[in-house]
Amino acid sequence: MRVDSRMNHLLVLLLFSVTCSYAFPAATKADIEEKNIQLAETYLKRYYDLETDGKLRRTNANSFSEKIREMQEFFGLKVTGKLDSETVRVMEQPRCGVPDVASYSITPGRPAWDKTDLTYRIINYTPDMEEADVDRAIANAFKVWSDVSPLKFTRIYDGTADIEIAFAAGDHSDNSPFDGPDGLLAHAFQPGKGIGGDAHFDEDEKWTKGTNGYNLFLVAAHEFGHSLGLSHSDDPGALMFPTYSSDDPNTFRLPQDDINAIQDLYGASINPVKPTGPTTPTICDSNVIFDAITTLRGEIMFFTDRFFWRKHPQTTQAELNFIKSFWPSLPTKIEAAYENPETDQILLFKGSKYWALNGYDIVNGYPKSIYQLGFPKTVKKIDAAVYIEEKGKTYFFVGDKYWSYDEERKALDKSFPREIAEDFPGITQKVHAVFQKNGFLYFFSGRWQYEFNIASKRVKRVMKNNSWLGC
Ligand SMILES: [Ca+2]
Ligand SMILES: [Ca+2]
Ligand SMILES: [Ca+2]
Ligand SMILES: [Zn+2]
Ligand SMILES: [Zn+2]
Repeated sequence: MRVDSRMNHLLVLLLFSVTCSYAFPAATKADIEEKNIQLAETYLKRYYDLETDGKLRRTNANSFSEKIREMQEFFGLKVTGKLDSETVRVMEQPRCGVPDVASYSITPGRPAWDKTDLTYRIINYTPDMEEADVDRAIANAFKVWSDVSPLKFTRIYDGTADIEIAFAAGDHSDNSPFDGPDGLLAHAFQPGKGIGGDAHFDEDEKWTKGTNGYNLFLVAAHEFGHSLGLSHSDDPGALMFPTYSSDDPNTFRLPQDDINAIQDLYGASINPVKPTGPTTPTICDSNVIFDAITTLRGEIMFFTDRFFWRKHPQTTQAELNFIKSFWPSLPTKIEAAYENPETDQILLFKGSKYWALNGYDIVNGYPKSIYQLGFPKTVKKIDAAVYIEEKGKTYFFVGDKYWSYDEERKALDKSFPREIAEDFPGITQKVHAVFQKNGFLYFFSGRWQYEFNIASKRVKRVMKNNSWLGC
């Protein structure tokens, strides 16, 4: 009997360790939780002014959870005060070392230079890049700000400059040590004498002029915002948002939020043409047009330009996210999207390319070409896509026609394309986006959406396109 129970115990243990190692290859659940709490503690101390005595979780659980709420609010996450997976995901993102003090972009006390002609000096170089490329990245990063304000930047080669630029690793004697690869990328000091205005870049990062590593131009442009007196913005589209996003450095335009902030401090540009930049959509703005919409494990994702809204069925508020901060290698302006619940993937289309996503990962081997799906070369892009679970088919909408793709056979069905208006009576406008929910297809066209009953093949009602976002 004793032996039996020990055997049972052993068996249970074995089973447990099998399930465990399946779910968490390298660590147990408790290890991961502990790791996350430590990550959060470091993060909140560094960026949210959390005070600890080393025993914080036992003695001061309230202020810990209060700081988590503050951070969740800043990032537009669901405010739970708990260390949920979304919060951990954001905390793991590479970012700037300057704290997130307030939800507006001017540093409290409005520190600013009392002159518009500023000097900068590059104190040392990173071995990661050619010196000429560092020079160019830095000059272009200053140009981002001088283009939209009365500020002028002149490079000097010796003596003391207002803004001194240096690469350093680990502790570099300014009381704000760097942390090795990733995590904290750089920091800069607000305007002032001495170290004021200076910008430091973590030499433990791989700096690049392209996208393989951290782009020096993008990080420098952000840091110089601090050098000029800006703090972090909670606008996920702003340059002054705290996390790194791998925007295309060649097509970068300073967002309007940052233009407003720098002009608030230094006044408008003397350029007769008023500079403007991309704006971040606000919820319920009737001018927002959705590029693509898909369900995802019960949520709905609405793509527009560089962003997507994410609507959980249980919450009334939708969450705005920057596409690049979830999937850095995805393009913006997605054209079509659908969820395949059988494979638990979402598929995103742009031009002749498409990507498969599994949660936060882009599936290996993507992007692929839509011609591999069987489309003729006359199809240049997909306008909208939706998976019809009952049929195991995906419909692709292109112009005034649609195609049916058999997910099991992995081929387009014969006798397609067909006219949209013929098979979906009432859908006569161009389809910008479509998704399925509870037996209805929701066709989006410009500012409107058409609720189409699949069984009765009828448009039941026409609604404003943003009704799902609580508008
Ligand atoms: Ca300085
Ligand atoms: Ca680092
Ligand atoms: Ca579309
Ligand atoms: Zn910053
Ligand atoms: Zn430093």
